[in-house]
Amino acid sequence: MPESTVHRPLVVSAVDTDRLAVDTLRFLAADMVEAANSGHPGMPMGAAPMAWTLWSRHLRHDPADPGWADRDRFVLSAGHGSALLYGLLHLFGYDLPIAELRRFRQLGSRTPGHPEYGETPGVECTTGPLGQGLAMAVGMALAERMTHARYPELTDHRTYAIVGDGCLMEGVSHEAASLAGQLRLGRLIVLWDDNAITIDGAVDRACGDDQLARFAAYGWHTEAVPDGTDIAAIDAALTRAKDDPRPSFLAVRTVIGHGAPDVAGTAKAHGSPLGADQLARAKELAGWTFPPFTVPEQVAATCAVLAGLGAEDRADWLGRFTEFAAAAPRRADEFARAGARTLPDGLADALSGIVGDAPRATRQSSQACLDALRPILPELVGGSADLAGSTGTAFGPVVRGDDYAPTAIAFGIREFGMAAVLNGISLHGGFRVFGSTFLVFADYLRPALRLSALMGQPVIYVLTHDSIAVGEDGPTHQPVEHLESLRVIPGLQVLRPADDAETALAWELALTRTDGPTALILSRQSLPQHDTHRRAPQPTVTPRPAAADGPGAEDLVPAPRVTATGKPSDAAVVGSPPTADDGAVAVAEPLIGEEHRTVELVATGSEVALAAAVAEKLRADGHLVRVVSVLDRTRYSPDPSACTVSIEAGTTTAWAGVVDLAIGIDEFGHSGPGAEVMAHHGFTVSSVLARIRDHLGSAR
Ligand SMILES: Cc1ncc(C[n+]2csc(CCOP(=O)(O)OP(=O)(O)O)c2C)c(N)n1
Repeated sequence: MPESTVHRPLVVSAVDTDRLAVDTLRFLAADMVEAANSGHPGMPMGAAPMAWTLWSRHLRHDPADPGWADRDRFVLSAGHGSALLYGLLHLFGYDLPIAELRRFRQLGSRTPGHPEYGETPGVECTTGPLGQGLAMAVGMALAERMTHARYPELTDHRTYAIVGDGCLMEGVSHEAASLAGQLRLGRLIVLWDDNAITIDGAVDRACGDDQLARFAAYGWHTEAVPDGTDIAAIDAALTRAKDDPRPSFLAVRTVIGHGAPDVAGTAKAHGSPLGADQLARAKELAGWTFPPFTVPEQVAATCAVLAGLGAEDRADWLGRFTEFAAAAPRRADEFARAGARTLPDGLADALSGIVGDAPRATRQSSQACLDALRPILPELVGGSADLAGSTGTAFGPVVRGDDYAPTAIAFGIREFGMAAVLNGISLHGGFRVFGSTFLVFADYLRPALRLSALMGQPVIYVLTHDSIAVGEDGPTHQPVEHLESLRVIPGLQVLRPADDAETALAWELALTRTDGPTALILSRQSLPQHDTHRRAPQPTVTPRPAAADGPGAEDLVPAPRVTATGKPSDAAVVGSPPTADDGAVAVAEPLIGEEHRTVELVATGSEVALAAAVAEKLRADGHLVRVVSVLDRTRYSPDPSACTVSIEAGTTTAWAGVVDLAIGIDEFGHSGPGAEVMAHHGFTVSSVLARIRDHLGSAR
């Protein structure tokens, strides 16, 4: 295997080419911002030399195949400097023509304001929310080591990130960098654009951290490069970093807006166009005589040669992969299958095998799912923010700095860091990932969850202790608004199962989804198993002729949205097992032939049992009652002919717009035994019944 630390020789008269290439990057960025009349020229102008040094001499990538599994990863954590990244991608021959650079920040361009994963070839992750890029880079570096432990023949790459002062001030950088140090992620190299300036002014107005000491304390190799224009010094520091077994942090001293005579070194260079005059003077000072958006031929030729070296690297790797596949076809298939995010056969059966008779908390049902998945889904990795036992996410031994073979990761008490690292692992590819904490602490990880959704990454969030029924820990630990606040995140699949069968289905839905995240919302308290979710044969409802003034039998059998399978032939089957086709499952059917208006009780998770008990009472009152367990609310639409009532131990805001009567909790909970707290907030059969009777009475 070739040594990945290979030092790229520069092919064309190095010193001149370096200077020219750096100026090309600087002025491409400044031209982009100028053309858009919006953007951030300062960071690219200051950081161009370190970016060029890295890309020209160290980064191993093939622009012809941005998805090559063994490429080095590059993350621009200071995402506002996107113009720098677009310049690099253009120079090295990614599918990003100069016309796209001219359309910087325009609607529909491949050069959005901040780098967006999936929009631009070569962009490894979406950055802009400061600090998260660094944390995702940690995830990528961890994924590299974990892949290497499984496929040493196929994996030997590095992860590089450029971070700014803002990234380092953000809390998530502390969480992720600390974890990286502990896990000895030696293939992670971070360059800090140390320009001492942020948007509002000098960094030292708010932060005086000794960053080198900080990273050294995390167990990183650290080094300062006092002159960020000194390519030889940056190059040497990178070479030493690659040789060090620890993750590396290089503090590269730069000047924001380098070369812009009046604004360099000031916050004015951060986030506004330089203006025609300032840009013209900067170009004049640099001796840059080309028209806007010019790439000098010497630079283009050098980049083409460098890209060719990357193509050779990839060809080498493909050769090794072919040999590997011949020698170990089954492992090669496994590698390819995991990379493609396809699932092995037998997954649904393994999951449905966890369904039992005994009551248990859905967090325990979920643990049973994970236990069932572990032997058949080797690419599934994940862990918890120190709540593996409580959240039902124990997953075997944990990875350590000297052993990356395990499938479990101890993230420590770092929810945000966990979620961002999971994004990084998922983006790296080759793994399916999950992470867990209490639902109430989803707020701590929300910014990374939002990025999972924005980037379309199938990260599975296991969020337990899902209501005030948590009990004694009190309102600090009792989610109220959280479930609804997750449902409003575009692209996030939110599933709240009611029992074993629905939990198994929820895991299946989460895993079959490859283009977005899922939140599994699970109970702390024990829940009954609903008979109607059994796989055993169930009696069928015999259709009756429609009554003249009442609902016909066809109205009473579950509509596809509430049937188990969604298949017309099964529509009348009461109690078919739920399947991945349908997230909303009928758990109890209406009585037939009554003259009252149908009452549709819609509940999720732990409240399905409560709804079923309330339904019994309402039936005794003579009502037709249907109970619908809504695993995924997006799949529920109310029966327009029924009186619909939602029962969910959380905020009613959204339910109120969906159903006729929304029963929930719109205040903080209380400390006390769970059942008592639930009762205090009206979650008993009698309280719910009284509210529904009241509603039905006044609605008459
Ligand atoms: C989480 C988050 N908070 C705030 C911002 C807004 N913001 C963008 S850049 C920036 C200042 C960053 O300073 P620095 O990293 O030093 O970048 P430089 O000024 O060197 O370009 C801020 C506050 C953001 N993008 N993300």
